[in-house]
Amino acid sequence: MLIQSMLVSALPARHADAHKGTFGSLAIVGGDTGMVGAVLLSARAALLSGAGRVYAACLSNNTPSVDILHPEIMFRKPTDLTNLAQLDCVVIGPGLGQSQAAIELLEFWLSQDLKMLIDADALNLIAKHPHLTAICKNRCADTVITPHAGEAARLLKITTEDIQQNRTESALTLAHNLHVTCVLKGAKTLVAHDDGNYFINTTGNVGLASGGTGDVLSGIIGSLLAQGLSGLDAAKLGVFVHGAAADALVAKGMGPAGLSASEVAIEARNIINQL
Ligand code: NPW
Ligand code: AMP
Ligand code: MG
Repeated sequence: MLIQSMLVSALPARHADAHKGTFGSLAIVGGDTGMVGAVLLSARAALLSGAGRVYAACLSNNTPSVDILHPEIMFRKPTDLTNLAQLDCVVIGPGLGQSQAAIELLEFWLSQDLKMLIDADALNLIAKHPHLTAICKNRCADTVITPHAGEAARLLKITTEDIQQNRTESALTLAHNLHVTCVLKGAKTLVAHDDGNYFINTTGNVGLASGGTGDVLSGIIGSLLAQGLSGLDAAKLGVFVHGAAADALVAKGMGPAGLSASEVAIEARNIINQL
């Protein structure tokens, strides 16, 4: 199977003498007041998808210092994180909000020569602030964006209906304009590359239509980026794994009604280890 061979060849081998550094380090940046859960979901998904080290940085003043369910995740203040030389990837956006602090953090991370996944409010900020769009276009490191139709509409300054009626063209335009790999989410998620190629994902189901599943996807793709996959490979494999996890859960009777984002993150681990 194409996806399987891609995974085997692109992911780092789990040799007996490997150590956590072999499997990459990433940070998830977001989590303003009321949306800390978005960072937790993303960070947990990154961990369960095989990253060696996962950091979480939340903007909210009311942030836990540890995730009791996953104490493996290391919490940092967003401003302290900027000293971490060992990061392989940054995921920015889940629950980030639109504050001045969020703008400054996004500006900082966009300017680093580091793989990036840009989601949610970070995309809304790029849509609103032309100087952030310009920095994004000039990046050299692999960059993946993961808009849903509403976020894509804000980026292209058209309506959500326009996006849904022209999904392929919208995803390709975003990939080209921002010089990124664009994952246009929704039923039949599209992965568009800035070279004009695109792929349509075949996994996933309506059970994913609930809050937090996009945050989980950002953690899965970020984890694959940190483990060494290119933006395009991480995006293709990430959406496949995320959708396949939802399909496996529905097959077990755990959805579509009531399927939770947390369960998708846990099932993603099974999918990855079975591939
Ligand atoms: P409507 O009205 O529903 O039909 P927003 P968000 C549209 C964080 N979260 N197809 C939608 O349309 C996120 O990370 C935190 C078509 C509406 O107009 C973000 O930072 C959680 N339309 C922040 O919340 C869990 C679609 O887009 C608009 C569409 C806001 O993110 C939840 C809504 O989008 C959440 O992840 C589709 N497939 N999808 C937590 N636990 O902390 C969406 N739309 O305004 O960007 O709001 O996606 O909830
Ligand atoms: P977000 O809107 O950012 O929380 O992301 C939602 C996630 O669930 C994305 O990965 C979507 O592709 C997925 N999703 C939402 N609705 C559906 C659907 N009807 N069928 C398949 N996947 C969906
Ligand atoms: Mg989202």
